[in-house]
Amino acid sequence: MDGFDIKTGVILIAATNRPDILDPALLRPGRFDRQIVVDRPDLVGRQAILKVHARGKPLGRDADLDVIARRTPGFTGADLANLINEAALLSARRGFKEISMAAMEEAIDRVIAGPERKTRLMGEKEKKVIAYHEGGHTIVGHALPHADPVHKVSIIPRGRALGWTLTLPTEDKYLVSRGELIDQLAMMLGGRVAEELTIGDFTTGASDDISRATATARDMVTQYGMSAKLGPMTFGQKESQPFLGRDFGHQPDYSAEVAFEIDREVRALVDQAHDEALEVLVANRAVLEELADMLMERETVEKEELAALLAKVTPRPSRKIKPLMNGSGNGRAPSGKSVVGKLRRMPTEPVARATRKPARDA
Ligand code: NHX
Ligand code: ZN
Repeated sequence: MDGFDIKTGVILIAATNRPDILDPALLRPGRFDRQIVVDRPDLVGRQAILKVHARGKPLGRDADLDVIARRTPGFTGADLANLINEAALLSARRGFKEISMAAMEEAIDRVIAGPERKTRLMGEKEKKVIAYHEGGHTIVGHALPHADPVHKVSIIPRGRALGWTLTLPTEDKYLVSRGELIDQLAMMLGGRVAEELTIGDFTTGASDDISRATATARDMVTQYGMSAKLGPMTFGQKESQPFLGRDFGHQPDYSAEVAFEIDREVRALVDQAHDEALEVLVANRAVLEELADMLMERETVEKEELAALLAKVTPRPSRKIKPLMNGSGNGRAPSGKSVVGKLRRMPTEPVARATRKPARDA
């Protein structure tokens, strides 16, 4: 640090997950003056990390670390180390001398969702509910153009879940669009909607899907500025809440009227996603039945085995999202034709193509 003897040749390195709440004095030149962002690894990073952890371990001939790297977007270095370790343990337990590709694939699922619990005895009736639920996620996800492709579906309990549908992005992604989030919402509710449709009732099982969908919808409105009514504003200090000892976060930075609007917009997003999932499943009811039967029989189905069945799903038309126009202008003379008022508010319906590019400052 400056102010002390600068000739000692000591370099001080520190790590934090919360650079945003450090005392700015710590970050001044001469102190901790360089910040190196260490993000989750991208594809190339994952390949390199896997190689490091596989060093000295007997990999089977079929083991392909590049495929594993492609299958693990979002994994941290620690997750990848854990993956190799789990794969080694699984192989040893099965009496193999080498780590096979199958062991690594199983290890991926273990890291994501926990170990399989094959011993849990499920009645046929509950098994069928689970099959419909997972079938619902899969079919809704497949029908929606912006949802990630389904990689694997299973009704074998794993970790806390009785069944699961694994989707994988086709590449590393750092941005998610509003259209993608809307499709993700419908997919998250696809399990619950399938229960409604097929058993004429529904279970407690969808609790996690529902809470994730609600959280996503709320983030869309309060963090990402994705509601036309509320506009591109932040409501609440989401990011800084969990670790703060200080009294931030308790007092909302918006009025009760705005709180009411937020709730209404969140509800509208969730309702819309629910209805879209319902429409998809009603239109593809026969495929849902077929997939549920397939799951009852095979319990876990992989992408390749799903292809023929999913080819029968009627896809939803792709959605065009128009600019969110809700301001009333800035008093400046319009630079072209005014577009305010010509664009309707709910931005999820198809847009009538504007003849002129909307002026940025209109
Ligand atoms: C229970 N579990 O709690 C039983 C054991 C609807 C077919 N009485 O949505 O397994 O009901 O698509 C992370 C991951 C709670 C946190 C999963 C918290 C699951 C999972 C509840 C499938 N798959 N629900 C799903 C499920 C349940 C739960 C979780 C979680 C079911 C569903 C759990
Ligand atoms: Zn679910």
